Amino acid sequence: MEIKSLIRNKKTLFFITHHPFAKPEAIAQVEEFKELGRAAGLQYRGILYQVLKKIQPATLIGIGKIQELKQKLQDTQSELVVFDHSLSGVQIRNLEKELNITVIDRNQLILDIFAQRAKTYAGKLQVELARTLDELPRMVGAWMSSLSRQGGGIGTKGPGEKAIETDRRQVQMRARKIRQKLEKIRRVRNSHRALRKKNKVPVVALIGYTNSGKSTLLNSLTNSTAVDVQHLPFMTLDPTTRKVHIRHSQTVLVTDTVGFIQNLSPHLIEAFKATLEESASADMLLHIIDLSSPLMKIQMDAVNKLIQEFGWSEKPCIHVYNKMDIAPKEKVFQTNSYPKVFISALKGTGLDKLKKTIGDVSSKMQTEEVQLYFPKNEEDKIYSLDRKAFIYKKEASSLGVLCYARMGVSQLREWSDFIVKKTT
Ligand SMILES: Nc1nc2c(ncn2[C@@H]2O[C@H](COP(=O)(O)OP(=O)(O)OP(=O)(O)O)[C@@H](O)[C@H]2O)c(=O)[nH]1
Ligand SMILES: [Mg+2]
Repeated sequence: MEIKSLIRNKKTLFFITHHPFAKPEAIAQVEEFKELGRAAGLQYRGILYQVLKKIQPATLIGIGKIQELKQKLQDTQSELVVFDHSLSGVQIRNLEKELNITVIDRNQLILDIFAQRAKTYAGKLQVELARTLDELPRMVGAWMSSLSRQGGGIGTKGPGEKAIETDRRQVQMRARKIRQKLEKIRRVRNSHRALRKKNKVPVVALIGYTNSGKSTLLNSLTNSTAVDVQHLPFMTLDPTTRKVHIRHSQTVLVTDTVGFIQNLSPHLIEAFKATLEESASADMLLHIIDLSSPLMKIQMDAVNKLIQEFGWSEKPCIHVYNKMDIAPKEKVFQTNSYPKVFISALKGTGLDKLKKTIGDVSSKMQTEEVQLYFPKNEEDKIYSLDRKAFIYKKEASSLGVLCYARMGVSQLREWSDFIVKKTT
């Protein structure tokens, strides 16, 4: 299966719908967008700004700005214009007609980067699904403009409209087929995961904003260079899992996956669910945060929002502030999430502390089901047990009390005198 880029090497003008002024955050937002363009292999030709005060439903921007854009496209000899704002199918159609040039939005730009990076079968299928889903709103755009060409004949079906409906059905069928194939892959991955669960090796997922250093960290933890690292967004698409020794004989599996970005479109989220399921089944999350980025807060919020959206809020999560080596010192005081660790994945500093924290969190997480028997003269100890473990059933007899409880692995030794049976 070959997935081609539709925009690579195109001479491109960037259209930004806010103004950077002098604010570092706003400047960094523009930089992030330009980085996406660089990741897609676009040739940068120039940039045009407009603070969007009012959105024109048909074209997003007003007629005056369209003329200015047209002129700038000519001056810079651009072949493509990319908007940082999401565009509806209708808006794309109308803008392309006015400007006589290919128009894409931020979602399509990200999708094209994914298309260029996808290496595995699953990755390619995911890209194909997102692209297919993306075609639907564009088709609605085509349908609307065919209606207006026919004089807005609502209720009557022109020949163009019928053809588009057929196309649309075909697109929906294609999406269904890809979803089925992805479902198959998902089932195989699930069975692998079930096996790992049986072996009781905790799985730790590296999640975080794109370019925050997830793959660099996996490489440092495993002393390898197996995973590709680059100063570009969306280097990683497919999940990689490696064994990492934490302490003594304790081992965890660490999974590196696709990074997140602000305003990820629902189509992109859906297409990458299969990849993200690796993280969904993880026992613990490591949220990797780029401490050196001026957008740190925005990036953290974007990731936290997705954590909620995926229903992972209940998972234990360690906040790993990365790139300590290049972050301004005072940034450390802007961090207030717990548990937290400061590292430099690149220099390998702070990794021992990180491993220790992973170990601590994972032993707190691991609980065992046990039965404890307290003879009459020691029944008062149940109060102290109640504070440290979860007692879910008690059976009293004239000689003593049998407690059914869940407790952390670290507490087993402390209570060993009273444990009569382990049930897990
Ligand atoms: N200075 C410094 N740079 C780092 C550190 N960790 C990662 N980087 C750099 O940050 C860039 C991105 O690193 P990656 O490991 O590819 O980031 P990622 O989170 O896997 O990114 P995606 O896979 O694209 O989502 C690379 O240029 C790394 O060399 C660090 O601790 N210090
Ligand atoms: Mg990566």
